[in-house]
Amino acid sequence: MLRFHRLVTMRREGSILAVIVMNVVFMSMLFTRIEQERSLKNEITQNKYVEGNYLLDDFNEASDASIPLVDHVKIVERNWTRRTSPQSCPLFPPGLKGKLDLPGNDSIPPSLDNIAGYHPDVKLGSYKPIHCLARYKVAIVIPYRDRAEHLQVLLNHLHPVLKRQQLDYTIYTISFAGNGTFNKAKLINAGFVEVNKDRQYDCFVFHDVDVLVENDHCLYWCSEEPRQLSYYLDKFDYKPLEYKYPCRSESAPERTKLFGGAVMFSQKVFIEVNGMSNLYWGWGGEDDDLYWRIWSKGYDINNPYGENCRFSMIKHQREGYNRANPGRIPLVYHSIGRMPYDGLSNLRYKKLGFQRYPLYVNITVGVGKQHKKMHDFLSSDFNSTKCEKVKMPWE
Ligand code: BGN
Repeated sequence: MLRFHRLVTMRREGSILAVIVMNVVFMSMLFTRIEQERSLKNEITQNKYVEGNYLLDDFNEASDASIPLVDHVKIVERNWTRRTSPQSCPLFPPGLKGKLDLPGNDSIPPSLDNIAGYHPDVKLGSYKPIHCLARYKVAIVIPYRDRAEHLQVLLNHLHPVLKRQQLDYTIYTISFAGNGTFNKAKLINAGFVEVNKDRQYDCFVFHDVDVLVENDHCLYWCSEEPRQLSYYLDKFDYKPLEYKYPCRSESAPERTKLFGGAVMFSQKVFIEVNGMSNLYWGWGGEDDDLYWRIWSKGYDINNPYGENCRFSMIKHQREGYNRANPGRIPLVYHSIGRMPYDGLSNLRYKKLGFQRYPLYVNITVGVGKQHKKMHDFLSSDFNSTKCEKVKMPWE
């Protein structure tokens, strides 16, 4: 009896000991993980490149901007049950029209008041279907400056499409303050952070103000993987554009695919690639940079809706203040290596305005201007430069 009792006690002690050991192991794993994350964060924010100052923009105009703003983005565990609940909207939205009428080149779009009058169910830039549960919450994020007429055309065209696609969506314009050189990618980063503060979305469509979808079977729906919606553009005779990069490092994709116009990201993947680079001032290259980022993380751009995703570009001339960026080739060359510390992680901007209008929400941001050292470095002519000579100042 005594023996039996001792045996039971030993067993009990043994299992208590096992539980303690397991707890200790678990806690130490947890602490190691927390420590790893903390040091990674430090490494990114206190990165030598940032200290070297080349990757920061000149911020006299927006001196209260803080670093890093990505900390304010609430990471949302996606709850995809809306897609499968009995109340979910149908998998094939019933009211789609197919091929759409596009406005003629010289046609004058209806005024914003008139457009708002056609869509009383769009409230302060947002809409959701009332008889079923929208499968996706989508933020349409439009980098913007001074294109009032294009915006009218786009809003008039896009609201009916998104409504028929039974989405729960909001259209945002992210306005670039001032008339300095444009920086579309940084505007998109700032827009992403601000939109995340406004509401939680399943995905984000970064949408140029001047591209129009030609068929509403091209669904603005979300997926985990990034997607290019404007896969076929009239400007390129509806041929998917791919090009060999003039300067390609070993680790880069052999062919660069066009990744501009209208592209879709889940929050997870946009954060995973650290958003877009903040360093592209002027026209070109920032979309190639983003394509290299997603390619390096093992994603490719998919196109589930095939030729339905034809897009048409509203004709216009490139504005004087958006001249081609002479430094875009060396910047893209270094895209993948720079990804961990150039993007959302070191983004600085100043929010200057937030207005909700009937058809869209406008967020105005000051993104500063290009750092002088970087400007001088990138202004030299790289077109004739051999790849191996393309070294950035911090190398
Ligand atoms: C590419 C641009 C892209 C632009 C497409 C389509 C560059 C970098 C040097 C190759 N890339 O050539 O930014 O979206 O054309 O216009 O200029």
